[in-house]
Amino acid sequence: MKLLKLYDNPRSIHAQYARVVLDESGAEYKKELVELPLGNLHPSYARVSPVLSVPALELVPKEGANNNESKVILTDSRDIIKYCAGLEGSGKRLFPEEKRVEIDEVLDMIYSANGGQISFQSQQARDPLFRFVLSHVIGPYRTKLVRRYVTDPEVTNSLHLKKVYEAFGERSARQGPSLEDLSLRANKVMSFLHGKLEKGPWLLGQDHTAADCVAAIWVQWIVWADDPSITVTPRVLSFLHQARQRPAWDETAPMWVIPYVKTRLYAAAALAGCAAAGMISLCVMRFGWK
Ligand SMILES: N[C@@H](CCC(=O)N[C@@H](CS)C(=O)NCC(=O)O)C(=O)O
Repeated sequence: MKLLKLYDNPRSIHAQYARVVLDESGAEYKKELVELPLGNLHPSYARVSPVLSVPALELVPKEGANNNESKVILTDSRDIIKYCAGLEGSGKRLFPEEKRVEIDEVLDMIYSANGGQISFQSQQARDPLFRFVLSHVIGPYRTKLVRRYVTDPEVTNSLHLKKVYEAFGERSARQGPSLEDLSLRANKVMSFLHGKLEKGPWLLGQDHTAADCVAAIWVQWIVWADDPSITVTPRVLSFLHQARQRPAWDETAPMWVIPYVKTRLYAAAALAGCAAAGMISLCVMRFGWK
């Protein structure tokens, strides 16, 4: 037996994938919050996860366990999901032996179109303030932060940490897929899910499996994205509705990220606007209007 610690963020789609499968399999685990989009870049997290992304699952052997066992860290949600397949109890129910190939097929499809990226890019394309803040404020600030950490003596003296930041730099320099490409992929996944649900009520038939857990989160993000170029069929919508009734859904509590980010963005913009108006009024009162 191992003690499980999930490095988590409630608003990360990949953490939600991991969490919903962990919760459905009845695993006991502790959560540690990693703030996004900056907290994951901190050297303390780089020591935990060399890919600097969320989620990560730490598996710690229980006291008294075989001394040869050491701590393991899974840094990809798909590995965390796979790990759940081996868990006692509900783990087996979620990953029936005879359905493993089909479950993998569904997961391959879901992971071929990043639901989080689709939501963010779609919102960026439609909302100028959102676009401005992400590309001109948060993006450059993250780059600056990574540059600062790289030159930090603690990081430069550690080969491991240096490698982590170099790898992150390479990853961020890579151009991601365009929104058109993402929505094409999303439509492909949607029609795949629609076809799978033909026999229903779940993707693989009568039994609810890990494939349903992950696919439902993905569909939820696409519904939230409300992108007119992506078609969500009524059959897929009723699958989502059904998945939302499961107790693990409330526990996983997928929170809609965009309104959360937007509320803060608009509040900050309104504050900045008020401060600017206040400064102008003070100047006019002090120096007059000429
Ligand atoms: N392949 C990874 C991707 C994880 C991922 O992209 N997580 C996002 C949050 S949903 C993240 O941590 N982004 C932070 C960053 O890239 O700096 C997985 O499946 O776990």
